[in-house]
Amino acid sequence: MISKSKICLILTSLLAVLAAVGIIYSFKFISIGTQGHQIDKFIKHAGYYQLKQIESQSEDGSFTATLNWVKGKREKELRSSPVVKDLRVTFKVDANDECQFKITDLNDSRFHLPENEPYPFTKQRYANKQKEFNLFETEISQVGQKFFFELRRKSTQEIIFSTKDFPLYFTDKYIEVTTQMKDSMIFGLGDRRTDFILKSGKYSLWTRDAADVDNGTPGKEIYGFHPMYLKRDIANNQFQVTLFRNYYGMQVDYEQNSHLTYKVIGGNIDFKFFIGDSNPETSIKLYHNYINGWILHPFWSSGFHQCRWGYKNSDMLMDVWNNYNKYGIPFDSLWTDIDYMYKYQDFTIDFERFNITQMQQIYNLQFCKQTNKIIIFFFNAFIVRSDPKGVHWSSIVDVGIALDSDAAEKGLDMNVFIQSAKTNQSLVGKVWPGQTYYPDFNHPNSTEFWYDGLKNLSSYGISQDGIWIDMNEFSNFVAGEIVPSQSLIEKIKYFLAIDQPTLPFNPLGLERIDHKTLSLDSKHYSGPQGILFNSSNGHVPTQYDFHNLNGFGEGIATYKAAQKLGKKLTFILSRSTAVGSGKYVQHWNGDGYSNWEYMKLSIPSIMNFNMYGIPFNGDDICGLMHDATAEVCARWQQLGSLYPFSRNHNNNDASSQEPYVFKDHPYVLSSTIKTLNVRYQLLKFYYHLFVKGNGLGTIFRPLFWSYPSDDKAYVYETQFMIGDYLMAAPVVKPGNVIKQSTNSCVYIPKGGLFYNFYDFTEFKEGEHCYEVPFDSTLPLYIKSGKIVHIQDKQKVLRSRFLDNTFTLMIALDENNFASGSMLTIDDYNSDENIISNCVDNQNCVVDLFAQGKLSENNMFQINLKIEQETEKTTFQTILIDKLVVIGIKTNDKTYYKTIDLSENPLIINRNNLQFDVQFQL
Ligand code: MIG
Repeated sequence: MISKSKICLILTSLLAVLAAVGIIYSFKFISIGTQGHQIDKFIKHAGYYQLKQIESQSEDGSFTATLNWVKGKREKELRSSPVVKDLRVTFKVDANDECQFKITDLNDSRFHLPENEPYPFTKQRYANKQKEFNLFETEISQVGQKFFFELRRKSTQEIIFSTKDFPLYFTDKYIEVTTQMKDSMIFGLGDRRTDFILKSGKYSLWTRDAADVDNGTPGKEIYGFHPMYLKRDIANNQFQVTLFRNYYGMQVDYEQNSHLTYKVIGGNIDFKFFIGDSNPETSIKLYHNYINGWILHPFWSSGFHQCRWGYKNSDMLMDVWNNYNKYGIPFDSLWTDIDYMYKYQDFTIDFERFNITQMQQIYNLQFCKQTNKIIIFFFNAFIVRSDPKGVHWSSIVDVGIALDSDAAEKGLDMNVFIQSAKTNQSLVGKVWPGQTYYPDFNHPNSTEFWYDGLKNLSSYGISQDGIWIDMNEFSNFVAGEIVPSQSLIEKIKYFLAIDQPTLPFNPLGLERIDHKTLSLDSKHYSGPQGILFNSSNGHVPTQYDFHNLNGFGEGIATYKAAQKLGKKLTFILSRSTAVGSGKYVQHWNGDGYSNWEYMKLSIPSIMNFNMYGIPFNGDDICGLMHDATAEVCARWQQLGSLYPFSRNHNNNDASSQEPYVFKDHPYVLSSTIKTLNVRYQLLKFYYHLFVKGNGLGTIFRPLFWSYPSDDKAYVYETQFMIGDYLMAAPVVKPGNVIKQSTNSCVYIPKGGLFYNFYDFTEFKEGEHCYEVPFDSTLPLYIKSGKIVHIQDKQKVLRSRFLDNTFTLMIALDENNFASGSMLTIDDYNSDENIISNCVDNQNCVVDLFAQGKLSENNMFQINLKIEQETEKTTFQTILIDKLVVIGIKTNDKTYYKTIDLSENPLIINRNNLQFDVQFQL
């Protein structure tokens, strides 16, 4: 029995603890509040910059000038962040459609990243720049007056950027700059789950491990760092891209049709502008060129993938694989999450759970006897492509290195970990394996260290075909770091955030900035061999400087390692990315919930990453967290069947969601198979768009991309285009369970004409609503005037069995004309073949033109012309054995016609570039 007095004691102590926690909490907010308050007070009384002197002006319109600070009447010194009193402005014309506007301290002595690889830099595009050909013009204030800068599009006089009438602050750790935003809409501004057209709000940019939806509340940004936006001037229907070339944490306050303010905690003011035209793709391509373009993924990775956190042993993997085979679901890759590792330690495998004997029986494989290394053959069985059912193995690597692991020992020897400023030893955080170190990807040894780890993994005989890099924001389960032998006082001090770096402004609002990440004062390598930054002037980069580059740096190291391991086209799936990551990695959208909202928001996220130059990306199909219902999962499979990267992935504690597990709802399985068959029919077409893009441009786009002048097209945010060819109108809302169907609509923009991809019925402009059964494929339409090549004659379960024969879907426009393009290589499975014929300066793309003509007696003739894109276009033979001609218009009727050419296929090669096909209507 517990006595009354004991209960009383317990209760009193409990109350005391609660009170203490309360006080601590309020302290915490006060302390953050005070910091912000200091800036607010400063701003209230602050002075302004005046234009002191124009230093130089050149013929192309470039100039430099100096500014000086005029102190405000009641302005007080900002102790934590002194005003930088003298500044230099540089405006540089880089091309007639590209320019840069910078404000630095006079000697440009503040830390910033260089303008060369791997960072964005200006490519030489025009040798002769003359002011009169510039698409833009600038205006600045008079000498002696309050400084402003304005950039306008010459042809329309619309304002691209203007600081006129807005304040400008440049202090040591707080910079604020505002531009006007009248009569416009913007897209982009970082990695966040939100609508595609950005609403007014306060948006943080800071890489975070979180699954939030962002409605414009600070601290809701997710994994990546992309401070760029695409802007549409509504009245003139002109598009333009602005990159804020600053890698520090920031908050962007956006007021629709009014202004946009950057509040940033370091660096310089550095804007790069890309002046496009009425086609959004124009400025996006310039942007991609500036950020060094994106890399091509291997063909197999465009197939379907099955993953989950919780494939705990080889039995489970085997089971999934068997089920996929049994039900005939097409897929190309099976994934393992952190489960496969020994104690969640990187570069290890838990041989006990991933048992081999059983695999042996199934495969009856020969064993090459290496000591203890027999598991090799289990995975090899999966990845042996001579087995027609074999798939690719992709698996996760986390960034944190477990303290008591072999890798840690090696890393300490090589001195590659981020250093704590508190202990002057490798910083210790905590992730899945327990306490961990974090590689400093600026350290010259880090490349070798990372390669070594990945090599170790492949020395077990396992070659990861896909490398999945997670937790790379960097994520940490404790805020900042674990300080060994922390005393209670230290812990409280820590909780009070006293040892946070002095932040005059917190871009995350109320959320602690080192929440779930490393201490910002922790140190990176400093010296001339830095990989991310070679510091010759003694600047020691800290997490404060590098936080948003963490995933970027790991991506580069992983890419280099993969290449060194012999991979040709690499597939590296990275959660955290920054400007320019697309040159090294691919991406998925990270964690979300298995519900309609997250399903819907996956679409703008994928569009964003197309803008950010990582077009091969996708969302977890059926959602990661919580249990997916049958209906959500079926609709998500349908939608996801046309994600660029298509993978079903699930959380460790959610119920299974492989397409075959919904036994009470067989439509999940049947619709998944149907819709994935469509993906595989289109696989080579989809892939060809990436090859043709050759590192530039978007693939998965909003509807308005093809119809930018139709204001209504902007409203339909869940309809998406694949290139300028196909348009999908996925069902992303619940339907009628009794009818097993959903009423759903598609909007066809003004001047648009589409044909249903499956039955070729015509869809004219306007909104069309119809029933979409749960058991169906993704509603899909082909744009009139386009040729899409598909492979609809054989069902394949693996991408590598797609052959070389194609059906041309020719959707004629009102002039009986259509165009498209395709690749002229016959082997997509060989990376070498693709690289040597298609990538960089090679070309393997031909353009297709079809002209139809109606002659007497209802005879119709298609003239098909093939044109090489360059003189040295590669030609391996490809075959066309079927035409589907859609939209044939005679006086009375619109026809479609299928022409089977299997007896006598069109053989396309260098000498065979024109064909006439006649048929009776
Ligand atoms: O703290 O590896 O986004 O896809 O399944 C969670 C386990 C760590 C987060 C990834 C998710 C993955 C999970 N990881």
